[in-house]
Amino acid sequence: MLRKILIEPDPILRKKCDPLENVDTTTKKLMDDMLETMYSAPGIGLAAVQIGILKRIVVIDIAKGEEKKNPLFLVNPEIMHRSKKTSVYEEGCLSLPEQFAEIERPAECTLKYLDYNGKEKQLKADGLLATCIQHEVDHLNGILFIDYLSKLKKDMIIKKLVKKKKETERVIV
Ligand code: GNR
Ligand code: NI
Repeated sequence: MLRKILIEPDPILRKKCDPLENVDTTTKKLMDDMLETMYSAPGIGLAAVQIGILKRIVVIDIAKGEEKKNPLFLVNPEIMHRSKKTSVYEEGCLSLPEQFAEIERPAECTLKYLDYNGKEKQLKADGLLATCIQHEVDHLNGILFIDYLSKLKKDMIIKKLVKKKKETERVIV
């Protein structure tokens, strides 16, 4: 089932998400919906809070168009280590449609999480995957990539999004 993605500014996107005790069938169904919603957007990652669910759940797939799908399900992801070396990527966010900015983050990170079957796993990531993981874990703590920009740039993006929201309201009414 496709879910609706929340757009900034929305107070829900600023809430801290709760860990899960285990991965049950309801969680699996939710992860299936998140993956479907992410592919359809399209995006390379989605946190549960982006569809209004305040749980520490993330789905990621950084495979490009032609490549075979390679979904990653992360429950209670915890970043154990961040490299000193950083890298810069142009980031986008499904909750900040059509807004992009270069963000500097640790180039590598090591992650602990529960997989789709509730099994404990570890992962060492670099490149786009490391950036995406950090972007998603930020969502679970109520952080968006615009929080790393100057107040001027951040306010400009929020202003644009408020304007777009008002325009869609007008279309619906
Ligand atoms: O689709 C997405 N692309 C992206 C590009 C660079 C860094 C992070 C991302 S994640 C984003 C989808 C999203 O909003 N995930 O929360
Ligand atoms: Ni995002």
